[in-house]
Amino acid sequence: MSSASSSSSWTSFLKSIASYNGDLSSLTAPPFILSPTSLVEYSQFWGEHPDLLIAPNFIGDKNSYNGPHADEVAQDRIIAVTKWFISTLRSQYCSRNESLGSEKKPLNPFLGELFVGKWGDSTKDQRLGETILLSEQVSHHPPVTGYAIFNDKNNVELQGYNGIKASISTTSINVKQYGHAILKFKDLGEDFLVTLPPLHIEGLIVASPFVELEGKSIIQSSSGYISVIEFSGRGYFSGKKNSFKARIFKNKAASENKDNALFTIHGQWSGKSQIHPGSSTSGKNHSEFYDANSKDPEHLVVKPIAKQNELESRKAWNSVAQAIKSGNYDLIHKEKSELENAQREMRRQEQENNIRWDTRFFEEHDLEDLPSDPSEPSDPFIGLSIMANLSRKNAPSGTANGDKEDKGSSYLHWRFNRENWDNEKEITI
Ligand code: HCR
Repeated sequence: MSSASSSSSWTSFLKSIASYNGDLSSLTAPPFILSPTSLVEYSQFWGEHPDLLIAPNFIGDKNSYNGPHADEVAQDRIIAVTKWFISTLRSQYCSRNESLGSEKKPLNPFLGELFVGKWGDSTKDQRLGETILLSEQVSHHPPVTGYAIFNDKNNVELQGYNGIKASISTTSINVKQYGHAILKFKDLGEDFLVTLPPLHIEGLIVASPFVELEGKSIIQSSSGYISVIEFSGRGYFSGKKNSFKARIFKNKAASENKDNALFTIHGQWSGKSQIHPGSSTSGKNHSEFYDANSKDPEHLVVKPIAKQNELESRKAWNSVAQAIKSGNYDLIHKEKSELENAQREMRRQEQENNIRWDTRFFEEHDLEDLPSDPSEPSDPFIGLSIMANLSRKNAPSGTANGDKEDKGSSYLHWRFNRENWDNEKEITI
Protein backbone atom coordinates (compact mmCIF):
# COMPACT_ATOMS: atom_id res chain seq x y z
CA MET A 1 0.00 0.00 0.00
CA SER A 2 1.38 3.46 -0.93
CA SER A 3 2.03 6.07 1.78
CA ALA A 4 -0.63 8.27 0.14
CA SER A 5 -3.32 5.60 0.47
CA SER A 6 -2.54 4.96 4.13
CA SER A 7 -2.36 8.68 4.98
CA SER A 8 -5.01 9.99 7.36
CA SER A 9 -6.03 12.71 4.87
CA TRP A 10 -6.83 10.07 2.21
CA THR A 11 -8.74 7.97 4.73
CA SER A 12 -10.84 10.96 5.74
CA PHE A 13 -11.38 11.77 2.04
CA LEU A 14 -12.70 8.23 1.50
CA LYS A 15 -14.95 8.68 4.52
CA SER A 16 -16.27 11.99 3.12
CA ILE A 17 -17.02 10.15 -0.16
CA ALA A 18 -19.05 7.61 1.81
CA SER A 19 -21.28 10.41 3.12
CA TYR A 20 -21.45 12.04 -0.35
CA ASN A 21 -24.29 14.55 -0.77
CA GLY A 22 -24.37 14.74 -4.56
CA ASP A 23 -21.92 17.64 -4.86
CA LEU A 24 -18.42 16.49 -5.84
CA SER A 25 -17.00 19.96 -5.28
CA SER A 26 -17.91 19.78 -1.58
CA LEU A 27 -15.53 16.84 -0.96
CA THR A 28 -12.46 17.97 0.96
CA ALA A 29 -9.63 16.23 -0.83
CA PRO A 30 -6.01 16.10 0.34
CA PRO A 31 -3.68 18.53 -1.51
CA PHE A 32 -1.93 15.78 -3.50
CA ILE A 33 -5.18 14.94 -5.31
CA LEU A 34 -6.10 18.56 -6.11
CA SER A 35 -5.51 19.85 -9.61
CA PRO A 36 -4.50 23.49 -10.07
CA THR A 37 -6.66 23.53 -13.22
CA SER A 38 -10.30 24.57 -13.39
CA LEU A 39 -12.87 22.33 -15.07
CA VAL A 40 -13.67 25.21 -17.46
CA GLU A 41 -10.30 24.43 -19.13
CA TYR A 42 -11.35 20.87 -20.03
CA SER A 43 -13.22 22.11 -23.13
CA GLN A 44 -9.84 22.53 -24.81
CA PHE A 45 -9.48 18.75 -25.05
CA TRP A 46 -11.99 18.70 -27.90
CA GLY A 47 -9.61 20.68 -30.09
CA GLU A 48 -6.12 19.35 -29.45
CA HIS A 49 -5.99 17.73 -32.90
CA PRO A 50 -7.18 20.60 -35.11
CA ASP A 51 -6.15 18.71 -38.28
CA LEU A 52 -8.50 15.82 -37.44
CA LEU A 53 -11.29 18.18 -36.37
CA ILE A 54 -11.20 19.96 -39.75
CA ALA A 55 -10.33 16.86 -41.86
CA PRO A 56 -13.95 15.95 -42.83
CA ASN A 57 -14.23 19.38 -44.47
CA PHE A 58 -11.73 18.26 -47.11
CA ILE A 59 -13.77 15.18 -48.06
CA GLY A 60 -15.97 15.96 -51.07
CA ASP A 61 -17.95 19.20 -51.25
CA LYS A 62 -21.51 20.46 -50.81
CA ASN A 63 -22.64 18.88 -54.08
CA SER A 64 -21.29 15.44 -53.17
CA TYR A 65 -24.55 14.68 -51.37
CA ASN A 66 -26.38 14.29 -54.67
CA GLY A 67 -23.46 13.18 -56.83
CA PRO A 68 -22.57 9.67 -57.96
CA HIS A 69 -20.24 9.16 -54.97
CA ALA A 70 -22.68 10.48 -52.35
CA ASP A 71 -22.56 7.33 -50.24
CA GLU A 72 -18.82 7.00 -50.33
CA VAL A 73 -18.33 10.64 -49.32
CA ALA A 74 -20.83 10.44 -46.45
CA GLN A 75 -19.19 7.23 -45.21
CA ASP A 76 -15.70 8.74 -45.41
CA ARG A 77 -16.88 11.78 -43.47
CA ILE A 78 -18.45 9.85 -40.60
CA ILE A 79 -15.30 7.72 -40.38
CA ALA A 80 -13.22 10.93 -40.25
CA VAL A 81 -15.47 12.41 -37.53
CA THR A 82 -15.21 9.14 -35.57
CA LYS A 83 -11.42 9.33 -35.85
CA TRP A 84 -11.40 12.93 -34.57
CA PHE A 85 -13.69 11.93 -31.66
CA ILE A 86 -11.44 8.99 -30.71
CA SER A 87 -8.41 11.32 -30.91
CA THR A 88 -9.94 13.65 -28.27
CA LEU A 89 -10.31 10.93 -25.61
CA ARG A 90 -6.71 10.58 -24.50
CA SER A 91 -6.51 14.28 -23.59
CA GLN A 92 -10.01 14.31 -22.08
CA TYR A 93 -9.64 11.28 -19.85
CA CYS A 94 -5.95 10.31 -19.47
CA SER A 95 -3.98 13.55 -19.49
CA ARG A 96 -3.92 14.04 -15.70
CA ASN A 97 -2.71 10.45 -15.21
CA GLU A 98 -0.01 10.98 -17.80
CA SER A 99 1.24 14.36 -16.60
CA LEU A 100 0.41 14.26 -12.86
CA GLY A 101 0.49 10.53 -12.05
CA SER A 102 -3.24 10.09 -11.34
CA GLU A 103 -6.67 11.64 -11.99
CA LYS A 104 -7.08 14.83 -9.96
CA LYS A 105 -9.96 16.84 -8.56
CA PRO A 106 -10.28 19.93 -10.76
CA LEU A 107 -11.11 23.39 -9.44
CA ASN A 108 -14.85 24.00 -9.45
CA PRO A 109 -15.41 26.93 -11.86
CA PHE A 110 -17.32 29.99 -10.68
CA LEU A 111 -20.28 31.35 -12.64
CA GLY A 112 -19.05 33.40 -15.60
CA GLU A 113 -15.52 31.98 -15.48
CA LEU A 114 -13.90 32.04 -18.92
CA PHE A 115 -11.14 30.14 -20.64
CA VAL A 116 -10.20 31.30 -24.14
CA GLY A 117 -7.34 30.69 -26.53
CA LYS A 118 -6.38 29.57 -30.01
CA TRP A 119 -4.59 26.91 -31.98
CA GLY A 120 -2.32 28.05 -34.80
CA ASP A 121 -2.04 26.21 -38.09
CA SER A 122 0.75 23.62 -38.00
CA THR A 123 0.23 22.39 -41.59
CA LYS A 124 2.80 23.17 -44.29
CA ASP A 125 0.22 24.45 -46.75
CA GLN A 126 -1.61 26.49 -44.06
CA ARG A 127 -4.94 25.10 -45.14
CA LEU A 128 -6.28 24.85 -41.61
CA GLY A 129 -6.02 28.45 -40.44
CA GLU A 130 -6.58 29.52 -36.85
CA THR A 131 -8.98 27.64 -34.54
CA ILE A 132 -10.46 29.48 -31.54
CA LEU A 133 -11.77 28.17 -28.22
CA LEU A 134 -14.28 29.97 -26.01
CA SER A 135 -15.24 28.15 -22.82
CA GLU A 136 -17.57 29.64 -20.22
CA GLN A 137 -19.02 28.43 -16.93
CA VAL A 138 -22.71 28.99 -17.58
CA SER A 139 -23.96 27.51 -14.30
CA HIS A 140 -22.32 26.99 -10.91
CA HIS A 141 -25.02 24.90 -9.19
CA PRO A 142 -25.13 22.44 -10.90
CA PRO A 143 -21.80 23.01 -12.67
CA VAL A 144 -22.25 23.36 -16.45
CA THR A 145 -19.63 24.49 -18.97
CA GLY A 146 -20.47 25.78 -22.46
CA TYR A 147 -17.86 25.81 -25.21
CA ALA A 148 -17.39 26.73 -28.85
CA ILE A 149 -14.42 25.83 -31.02
CA PHE A 150 -14.50 27.46 -34.43
CA ASN A 151 -12.35 27.76 -37.49
CA ASP A 152 -13.50 30.58 -39.75
CA LYS A 153 -11.13 29.76 -42.60
CA ASN A 154 -12.92 26.44 -43.11
CA ASN A 155 -16.31 27.44 -41.73
CA VAL A 156 -16.23 24.65 -39.17
CA GLU A 157 -17.77 24.99 -35.70
CA LEU A 158 -17.97 22.63 -32.76
CA GLN A 159 -20.19 23.75 -29.92
CA GLY A 160 -21.48 21.99 -26.88
CA TYR A 161 -21.95 22.00 -23.17
CA ASN A 162 -21.53 19.56 -20.38
CA GLY A 163 -22.35 18.89 -16.80
CA ILE A 164 -22.01 15.80 -14.63
CA LYS A 165 -23.96 13.94 -11.98
CA ALA A 166 -22.05 11.55 -9.77
CA SER A 167 -23.01 8.71 -7.48
CA ILE A 168 -20.84 6.60 -5.23
CA SER A 169 -20.56 2.82 -5.10
CA THR A 170 -18.35 0.76 -2.78
CA THR A 171 -15.16 1.15 -4.82
CA SER A 172 -15.82 3.81 -7.43
CA ILE A 173 -17.37 7.18 -8.29
CA ASN A 174 -19.88 6.77 -11.13
CA VAL A 175 -20.38 9.76 -13.38
CA LYS A 176 -23.13 10.44 -15.92
CA GLN A 177 -22.48 13.22 -18.39
CA TYR A 178 -25.20 15.67 -19.42
CA GLY A 179 -25.07 17.70 -22.62
CA HIS A 180 -23.83 17.01 -26.14
CA ALA A 181 -21.68 18.52 -28.87
CA ILE A 182 -22.68 19.63 -32.34
CA LEU A 183 -20.11 19.73 -35.10
CA LYS A 184 -21.06 21.82 -38.11
CA PHE A 185 -19.38 21.84 -41.50
CA LYS A 186 -21.14 24.91 -42.80
CA ASP A 187 -19.70 24.79 -46.35
CA LEU A 188 -20.70 21.14 -46.72
CA GLY A 189 -24.13 21.56 -45.13
CA GLU A 190 -23.47 18.53 -42.91
CA ASP A 191 -23.89 18.45 -39.12
CA PHE A 192 -22.98 15.81 -36.54
CA LEU A 193 -24.38 15.25 -33.06
CA VAL A 194 -21.97 13.75 -30.53
CA THR A 195 -23.16 12.30 -27.22
CA LEU A 196 -20.96 11.98 -24.12
CA PRO A 197 -20.26 8.62 -22.46
CA PRO A 198 -20.72 7.73 -18.78
CA LEU A 199 -17.56 7.00 -16.83
CA HIS A 200 -16.39 5.81 -13.47
CA ILE A 201 -13.39 6.59 -11.33
CA GLU A 202 -11.48 3.61 -9.99
CA GLY A 203 -8.33 3.22 -7.91
CA LEU A 204 -9.72 5.17 -4.95
CA ILE A 205 -8.72 2.61 -2.30
CA VAL A 206 -5.07 2.82 -3.37
CA ALA A 207 -5.17 6.65 -3.71
CA SER A 208 -4.45 6.43 -7.42
CA PRO A 209 -7.69 7.38 -9.15
CA PHE A 210 -8.16 6.89 -12.88
CA VAL A 211 -11.08 7.19 -15.29
CA GLU A 212 -12.67 4.29 -17.17
CA LEU A 213 -15.22 5.06 -19.86
CA GLU A 214 -18.28 2.81 -20.10
CA GLY A 215 -21.54 2.66 -22.04
CA LYS A 216 -21.48 4.37 -25.40
CA SER A 217 -21.21 7.55 -27.43
CA ILE A 218 -23.21 8.12 -30.57
CA ILE A 219 -22.25 10.24 -33.54
CA GLN A 220 -25.26 10.97 -35.74
CA SER A 221 -24.68 12.67 -39.09
CA SER A 222 -27.31 14.67 -40.93
CA SER A 223 -26.49 12.37 -43.90
CA GLY A 224 -28.16 9.56 -41.91
CA TYR A 225 -24.93 7.65 -41.17
CA ILE A 226 -24.43 6.82 -37.52
CA SER A 227 -21.39 5.70 -35.54
CA VAL A 228 -22.03 3.79 -32.32
CA ILE A 229 -18.97 3.69 -30.07
CA GLU A 230 -19.00 1.26 -27.14
CA PHE A 231 -16.49 1.60 -24.32
CA SER A 232 -15.13 -0.94 -21.92
CA GLY A 233 -12.36 -1.21 -19.41
CA ARG A 234 -9.81 -3.88 -18.74
CA GLY A 235 -11.05 -7.35 -19.62
CA TYR A 236 -14.31 -6.88 -21.49
CA PHE A 237 -13.59 -6.64 -25.25
CA SER A 238 -9.88 -7.29 -25.30
CA GLY A 239 -8.43 -7.54 -21.82
CA LYS A 240 -6.89 -4.09 -22.30
CA LYS A 241 -7.73 -0.82 -20.57
CA ASN A 242 -9.49 1.96 -22.52
CA SER A 243 -10.95 -0.40 -25.11
CA PHE A 244 -13.62 0.58 -27.59
CA LYS A 245 -15.55 -0.81 -30.51
CA ALA A 246 -17.13 1.59 -33.00
CA ARG A 247 -19.60 0.43 -35.63
CA ILE A 248 -20.58 2.56 -38.60
CA PHE A 249 -24.10 2.03 -39.95
CA LYS A 250 -26.02 3.42 -42.90
CA ASN A 251 -28.69 4.77 -40.55
CA LYS A 252 -30.33 4.29 -37.17
CA ALA A 253 -32.65 1.50 -38.41
CA ALA A 254 -29.64 -0.48 -39.70
CA SER A 255 -27.88 0.00 -36.35
CA GLU A 256 -30.51 -2.14 -34.61
CA ASN A 257 -28.60 -5.19 -35.89
CA LYS A 258 -24.82 -5.24 -35.35
CA ASP A 259 -24.42 -7.49 -38.42
CA ASN A 260 -25.36 -4.47 -40.55
CA ALA A 261 -22.18 -2.60 -39.59
CA LEU A 262 -20.44 -1.26 -42.70
CA PHE A 263 -17.20 -0.84 -40.77
CA THR A 264 -16.05 -1.98 -37.35
CA ILE A 265 -13.25 -0.19 -35.56
CA HIS A 266 -11.71 -1.60 -32.41
CA GLY A 267 -8.74 -1.17 -30.16
CA GLN A 268 -7.67 1.21 -27.41
CA TRP A 269 -8.59 4.87 -27.59
CA SER A 270 -5.41 5.67 -25.63
CA GLY A 271 -3.36 3.50 -28.01
CA LYS A 272 -3.84 1.80 -31.35
CA SER A 273 -7.02 0.86 -33.16
CA GLN A 274 -7.85 -0.95 -36.43
CA ILE A 275 -10.67 -0.60 -38.93
CA HIS A 276 -12.31 -3.62 -40.60
CA PRO A 277 -14.88 -3.56 -43.40
CA GLY A 278 -18.18 -5.13 -42.32
CA SER A 279 -19.26 -6.31 -38.91
CA SER A 280 -16.49 -8.71 -38.02
CA THR A 281 -13.13 -7.89 -36.48
CA SER A 282 -11.55 -11.19 -37.49
CA GLY A 283 -9.88 -11.64 -40.84
CA LYS A 284 -6.86 -10.00 -42.39
CA ASN A 285 -8.61 -7.26 -44.31
CA HIS A 286 -7.99 -4.42 -41.88
CA SER A 287 -5.83 -1.35 -41.55
CA GLU A 288 -4.66 0.95 -38.79
CA PHE A 289 -7.38 3.43 -37.79
CA TYR A 290 -5.66 5.67 -35.24
CA ASP A 291 -2.61 5.62 -33.01
CA ALA A 292 -3.08 7.95 -30.05
CA ASN A 293 0.66 7.95 -29.39
CA SER A 294 1.72 8.80 -32.93
CA LYS A 295 1.23 12.55 -32.60
CA ASP A 296 1.34 14.78 -29.54
CA PRO A 297 -1.73 16.89 -28.82
CA GLU A 298 -1.41 20.51 -29.94
CA HIS A 299 -1.75 22.69 -26.88
CA LEU A 300 -3.95 25.76 -26.85
CA VAL A 301 -2.16 29.11 -26.93
CA VAL A 302 -3.42 31.17 -23.98
CA LYS A 303 -2.52 34.82 -23.21
CA PRO A 304 -0.13 35.40 -20.32
CA ILE A 305 -1.96 35.84 -17.00
CA ALA A 306 -0.91 39.51 -16.81
CA LYS A 307 -2.95 40.20 -19.96
CA GLN A 308 -6.04 38.27 -18.86
CA ASN A 309 -9.39 39.65 -17.73
CA GLU A 310 -10.49 39.10 -14.09
CA LEU A 311 -13.00 36.50 -15.32
CA GLU A 312 -10.38 34.42 -17.08
CA SER A 313 -9.69 31.19 -15.31
CA ARG A 314 -5.92 31.20 -14.91
CA LYS A 315 -5.91 34.79 -13.64
CA ALA A 316 -8.82 34.25 -11.23
CA TRP A 317 -7.42 31.01 -9.76
CA ASN A 318 -3.73 31.99 -9.89
CA SER A 319 -3.13 32.25 -6.14
CA VAL A 320 -5.10 29.04 -5.46
CA ALA A 321 -3.14 27.23 -8.18
CA GLN A 322 0.16 28.43 -6.65
CA ALA A 323 -0.98 27.23 -3.21
CA ILE A 324 -1.93 23.81 -4.62
CA LYS A 325 1.45 23.52 -6.30
CA SER A 326 3.13 24.32 -2.97
CA GLY A 327 1.05 21.58 -1.25
CA ASN A 328 0.28 23.91 1.69
CA TYR A 329 -3.19 22.91 2.83
CA ASP A 330 -3.84 26.00 5.00
CA LEU A 331 -2.83 28.32 2.18
CA ILE A 332 -5.01 26.42 -0.32
CA HIS A 333 -7.93 26.72 2.07
CA LYS A 334 -7.31 30.46 2.64
CA GLU A 335 -6.97 31.33 -1.06
CA LYS A 336 -9.94 29.18 -2.12
CA SER A 337 -12.20 30.60 0.60
CA GLU A 338 -11.31 34.15 -0.47
CA LEU A 339 -12.43 33.49 -4.05
CA GLU A 340 -15.50 31.49 -3.06
CA ASN A 341 -16.63 34.04 -0.46
CA ALA A 342 -16.32 36.86 -2.98
CA GLN A 343 -18.48 34.82 -5.37
CA ARG A 344 -21.06 34.12 -2.66
CA GLU A 345 -21.20 37.82 -1.85
CA MET A 346 -21.77 38.66 -5.53
CA ARG A 347 -24.64 36.17 -5.76
CA ARG A 348 -26.12 37.56 -2.53
CA GLN A 349 -26.03 41.10 -3.90
CA GLU A 350 -27.56 39.98 -7.20
CA GLN A 351 -30.39 38.34 -5.31
CA GLU A 352 -30.89 41.39 -3.12
CA ASN A 353 -31.11 43.64 -6.20
CA ASN A 354 -33.18 41.14 -8.13
CA ILE A 355 -30.68 40.80 -10.95
CA ARG A 356 -29.49 37.72 -12.79
CA TRP A 357 -25.94 37.05 -13.95
CA ASP A 358 -25.87 37.33 -17.74
CA THR A 359 -23.90 34.58 -19.45
CA ARG A 360 -21.53 36.02 -22.02
CA PHE A 361 -21.30 33.77 -25.09
CA PHE A 362 -23.97 31.13 -24.45
CA GLU A 363 -27.72 31.14 -23.94
CA GLU A 364 -30.27 28.48 -23.02
CA HIS A 365 -32.69 27.36 -25.73
CA ASP A 366 -35.85 25.40 -25.16
CA LEU A 367 -35.76 22.62 -27.76
CA GLU A 368 -38.94 20.78 -26.89
CA ASP A 369 -40.81 21.78 -30.04
CA LEU A 370 -39.95 22.10 -33.69
CA PRO A 371 -39.97 25.77 -34.79
CA SER A 372 -43.55 26.93 -35.39
CA ASP A 373 -42.49 28.85 -38.49
CA PRO A 374 -41.05 26.32 -41.01
CA SER A 375 -38.82 29.02 -42.56
CA GLU A 376 -37.09 29.48 -39.19
CA PRO A 377 -33.86 27.47 -39.10
CA SER A 378 -34.24 24.68 -36.64
CA ASP A 379 -31.52 23.77 -34.12
CA PRO A 380 -29.54 20.83 -35.60
CA PHE A 381 -30.06 18.90 -32.35
CA ILE A 382 -33.76 18.58 -33.16
CA GLY A 383 -33.32 16.80 -36.49
CA LEU A 384 -30.28 14.79 -35.41
CA SER A 385 -31.87 13.58 -32.16
CA ILE A 386 -34.97 12.51 -34.11
CA MET A 387 -32.75 10.59 -36.57
CA ALA A 388 -30.91 8.84 -33.73
CA ASN A 389 -34.06 8.35 -31.62
CA LEU A 390 -32.51 10.28 -28.74
CA SER A 391 -34.34 12.18 -26.04
CA ARG A 392 -34.26 15.99 -26.14
CA LYS A 393 -34.97 16.18 -22.43
CA ASN A 394 -32.28 17.14 -19.92
CA ALA A 395 -31.50 13.46 -19.44
CA PRO A 396 -28.02 11.87 -19.35
CA SER A 397 -26.27 12.38 -22.67
CA GLY A 398 -27.28 9.78 -25.27
CA THR A 399 -30.52 8.71 -23.50
CA ALA A 400 -32.86 7.04 -26.01
CA ASN A 401 -36.52 8.03 -26.26
CA GLY A 402 -38.54 5.88 -23.89
CA ASP A 403 -35.48 4.76 -21.90
CA LYS A 404 -35.84 4.62 -18.09
CA GLU A 405 -33.69 7.80 -17.86
CA ASP A 406 -35.91 9.65 -20.37
CA LYS A 407 -37.82 11.60 -17.76
CA GLY A 408 -38.22 15.14 -16.54
CA SER A 409 -39.94 18.07 -18.15
CA SER A 410 -37.10 20.33 -19.15
CA TYR A 411 -35.71 20.60 -22.70
CA LEU A 412 -33.19 23.40 -22.13
CA HIS A 413 -29.87 23.23 -23.95
CA TRP A 414 -26.98 25.71 -24.00
CA ARG A 415 -26.14 27.26 -27.35
CA PHE A 416 -23.30 29.48 -28.57
CA ASN A 417 -24.26 33.00 -29.65
CA ARG A 418 -21.64 33.91 -32.27
CA GLU A 419 -22.83 37.52 -32.46
CA ASN A 420 -21.94 38.03 -28.80
CA TRP A 421 -18.38 36.98 -29.58
CA ASP A 422 -18.22 39.17 -32.70
CA ASN A 423 -19.31 42.16 -30.58
CA GLU A 424 -17.05 41.30 -27.61
CA LYS A 425 -14.85 44.22 -26.51
CA GLU A 426 -13.15 43.08 -23.28
CA ILE A 427 -12.13 39.47 -23.81
CA THR A 428 -9.37 38.96 -26.35
CA ILE A 429 -7.66 35.85 -27.64
C1 HCR B 1 -15.39 13.46 -13.35
C2 HCR B 1 -14.31 14.54 -13.40
C3 HCR B 1 -14.93 15.90 -13.71
C4 HCR B 1 -15.55 15.91 -15.10
C5 HCR B 1 -14.52 15.58 -16.19
C6 HCR B 1 -15.14 15.62 -17.62
C7 HCR B 1 -16.40 14.75 -17.70
C8 HCR B 1 -15.50 17.09 -17.95
C9 HCR B 1 -15.84 17.33 -19.41
C10 HCR B 1 -14.70 16.88 -20.30
O1 HCR B 1 -15.03 17.11 -21.65
C11 HCR B 1 -14.42 15.41 -20.07
C12 HCR B 1 -14.15 15.15 -18.63
C13 HCR B 1 -13.02 14.51 -18.29
C14 HCR B 1 -12.64 14.13 -16.92
O2 HCR B 1 -12.01 12.92 -16.95
C15 HCR B 1 -13.82 14.23 -15.91
C16 HCR B 1 -13.26 14.26 -14.50
C17 HCR B 1 -12.51 13.07 -13.96
C18 HCR B 1 -12.47 13.30 -12.45
C19 HCR B 1 -13.40 14.48 -12.14
C20 HCR B 1 -14.04 14.35 -10.75
C21 HCR B 1 -14.93 15.54 -10.41
C22 HCR B 1 -12.92 14.30 -9.70
C23 HCR B 1 -13.30 13.48 -8.49
C24 HCR B 1 -12.19 13.39 -7.49
C25 HCR B 1 -11.33 12.13 -7.65
C26 HCR B 1 -10.11 12.31 -8.47
C27 HCR B 1 -10.99 11.57 -6.33
